[in-house]
Amino acid sequence: MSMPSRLCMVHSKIHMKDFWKDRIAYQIYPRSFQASGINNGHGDIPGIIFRLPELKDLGIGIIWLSPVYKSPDADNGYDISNYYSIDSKYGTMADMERLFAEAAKRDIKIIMDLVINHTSDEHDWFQKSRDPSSPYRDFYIWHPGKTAPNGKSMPPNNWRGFFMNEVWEFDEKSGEYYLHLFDKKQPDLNYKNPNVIKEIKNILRFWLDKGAAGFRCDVINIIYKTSLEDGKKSMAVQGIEHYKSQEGNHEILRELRRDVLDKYDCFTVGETVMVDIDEAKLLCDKSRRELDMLFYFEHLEIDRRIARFIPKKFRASKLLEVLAKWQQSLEWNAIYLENHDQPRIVSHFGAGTCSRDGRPHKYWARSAKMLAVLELTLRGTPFIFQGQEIGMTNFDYKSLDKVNDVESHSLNKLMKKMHIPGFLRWTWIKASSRDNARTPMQWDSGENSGFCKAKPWLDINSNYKYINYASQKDDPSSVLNFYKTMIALRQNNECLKYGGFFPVFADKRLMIYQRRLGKEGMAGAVYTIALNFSSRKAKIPKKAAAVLAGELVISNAEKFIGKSAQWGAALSNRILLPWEGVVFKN
Ligand code: TEU
Repeated sequence: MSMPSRLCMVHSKIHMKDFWKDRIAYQIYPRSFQASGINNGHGDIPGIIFRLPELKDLGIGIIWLSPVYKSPDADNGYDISNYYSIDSKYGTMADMERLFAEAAKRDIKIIMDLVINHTSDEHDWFQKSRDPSSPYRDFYIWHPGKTAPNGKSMPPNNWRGFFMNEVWEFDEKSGEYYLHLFDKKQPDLNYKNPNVIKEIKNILRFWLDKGAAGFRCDVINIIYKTSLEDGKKSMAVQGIEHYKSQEGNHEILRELRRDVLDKYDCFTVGETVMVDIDEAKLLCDKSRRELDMLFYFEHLEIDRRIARFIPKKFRASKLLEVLAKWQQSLEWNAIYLENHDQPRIVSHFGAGTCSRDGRPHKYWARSAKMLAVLELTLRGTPFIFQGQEIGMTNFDYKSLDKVNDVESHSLNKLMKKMHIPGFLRWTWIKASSRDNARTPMQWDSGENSGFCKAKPWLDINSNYKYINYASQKDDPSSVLNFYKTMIALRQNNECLKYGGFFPVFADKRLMIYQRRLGKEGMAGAVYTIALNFSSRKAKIPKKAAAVLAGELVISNAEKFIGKSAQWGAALSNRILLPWEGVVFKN
């Protein structure tokens, strides 16, 4: 890395020890990444090792590995039955140790997925806790039911879960209910029990000693239930006010940090559901020593009503407003547009539709690249989800029987109860299903897209013939090579890495913002980014166009690649092409 000027020196000194601020992260959903034949039709750890060269070539410095632990897969691994073991469908502990070693050889760090709000109901702890006299009883949240006027037993309170589900399951064996905010096979742990926290510390130490560089912490702001009182009536997750970002939760995060994490060179990124700015500031404030960064959801729900199932109109101005709020409120952000729970961003915010035979939209590639410009010019650590770098789109399934995700089926059940007609249910599920992100990786146009030899666990998107890694690898104008170019640009640019974020202008489809490094009035660097989120040309208002001056650094509009002068000329009439994204050095 080049010697930064004095001004950046201060900045860099601050960041130098936080390795994660200087790297690009990549999320792997092992089930759908690469099969090596251990378990036909299913991705595995040797498959990940096989593809490390591709990740190194892309410029990745951190891998977030979604769960590979022993699990009955009620929620695809987010229901763990043994934290100290690798599920045989992914391989062995020896394979996992080899992955750590092979990644380290390429200076790629690996963070594990820490799923500790709940375990699987097949975890030994839960099996034992079903016996009221067991010392494990208090590892979970058991409660006697209420008696209804008709004498029938009722759940202890009126909470509703994240899968639009009931949250209390009656257990015949112990005559009481246990709490599960997700699926009933995912009972919540009781964080008022110090023995539970002791066990979590052992798990952290085990994986850090194995070579993990930190953790992505699953729903880490809902682990402490202050009370089990009824919740205020709500269409979304009813009762959340009694367990979201509670004081007890903050104390536990500080304890885990003090007693374990601070003894290792590692970092944590928390998935924090329904978190707001004030909570996030407390969770990420460096002096409080809780989380290093967190994933919030607000930017991906700007075109959704009531959580994320019912669509509403997309407005670039709303997206800029939300991004600016988070970019300017937190010292450091975790940046993402996709993950294993979200629809593909080129289908969500871009031109990601495909024709019947799978042929992508004429602006598919350019819009995928524009979204790369967005993600890689925001302040924070970027997380790229597998397949995002080649512009993979939402699935092309025709019916719900093709969908595997527990949340989509739970949503369908609820909407049926609400008498929502089938076509509408399918329309909403198709747009929001988590399986949109989970279709097998499209490595080439051969058998099963090069993902596996046998029938894949989830159908491959039929557009893999057009959208795949192999066809993009050596194509200079491909989405893949544009991601490589943007990553290289960012990694060699202190301003795009550490500069402040400043919104400039936005309307329903146009967004302009700046990144600035260095103090006001002092020599520093300024970059301006302009993005068009529509298939129509966008006119930039005079007052906003003033900032689009200086040297063109990059444009995703094919014909302008490497030809800044002509672009300058084009800008003279203040026009951004459909789905165009540009970066200017002022
Ligand atoms: O997701 C938490 C979560 O809230 C998601 O279910 C979310 O509501 C939705 O899917 C995205 O808006 C985490 C994991 O990422 C998810 O895969 C698990 O299903 C869930 O926790 C339970 O572990």
